[in-house]
Amino acid sequence: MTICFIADLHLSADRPDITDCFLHFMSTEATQCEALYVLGDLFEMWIGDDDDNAFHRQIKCAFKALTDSGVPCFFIHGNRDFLIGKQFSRETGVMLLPEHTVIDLYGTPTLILHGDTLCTLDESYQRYRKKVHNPFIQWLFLRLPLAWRQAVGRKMRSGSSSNNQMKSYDIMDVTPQAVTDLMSEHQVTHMIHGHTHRPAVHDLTIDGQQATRTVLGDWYDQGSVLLCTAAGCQLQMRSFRMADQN
Ligand code: OKV
Ligand code: MN
Repeated sequence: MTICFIADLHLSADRPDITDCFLHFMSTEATQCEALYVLGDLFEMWIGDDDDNAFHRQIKCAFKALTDSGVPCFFIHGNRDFLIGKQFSRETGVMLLPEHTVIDLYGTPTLILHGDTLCTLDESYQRYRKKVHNPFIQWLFLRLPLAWRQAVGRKMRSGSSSNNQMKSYDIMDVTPQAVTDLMSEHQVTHMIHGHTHRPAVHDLTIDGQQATRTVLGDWYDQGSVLLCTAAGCQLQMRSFRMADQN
């Protein structure tokens, strides 16, 4: 049996190619998995579970079908969909996990996370993150009418895309020290995350022990999945064209 990890799909109604590939994945190989872990940024944006539309219903239905079929699904918030909440969880059967979670991956304690908390050199992002993760600020935001939240979201996204072009490539990656500190704190020799869109398997040393950091890829030009069995983990790509064949 296989445990599957995905992240950074950035699903939106504007990218039917990504959506088709994801829905194809959910109705085929995901049904064969022992569990599915989504490590954040499933959606390009999320302004509240009450933002119900045909696009969101389509994605929620795919999770409901998978969890109903007996495949446990877990979700960790990304920096874009951190407002996914209990209503989404109830509607889909997807279980929400804390931002840093240790799982037993076939005998290896493994820390799973989105990865944005590792980008500690991006101080302006970390300041912004602290604000929008504040429960009181979230409570206030979620009380705004949906149309206002949509307008705020649009404004913030257009501001952020101009801001990010000014940041260097390096501060957008994880800080090596943040990785080793977090792995040491949680006493793990394996970490799996996304967010940086730099799929790779990194070898490192944690407290004198050989360790691994697996980085999931994004779903911008193709799908990216991490398949783990008792024999080990494999990063794989999924062509967007495959989903067309149905
Ligand atoms: C998601 C990002 C927009 C990055 C706003 C409180 C506040 C939540 C929110 C609004 C925006 C998510 C929820 C979106 C991610 C952006 C721009 C940059 C770097 C508040 C709580 F502040 F208004 F009170 N938001 N949306 N960004 O459009 O999905 O990750 S979003
Ligand atoms: Mn991200």
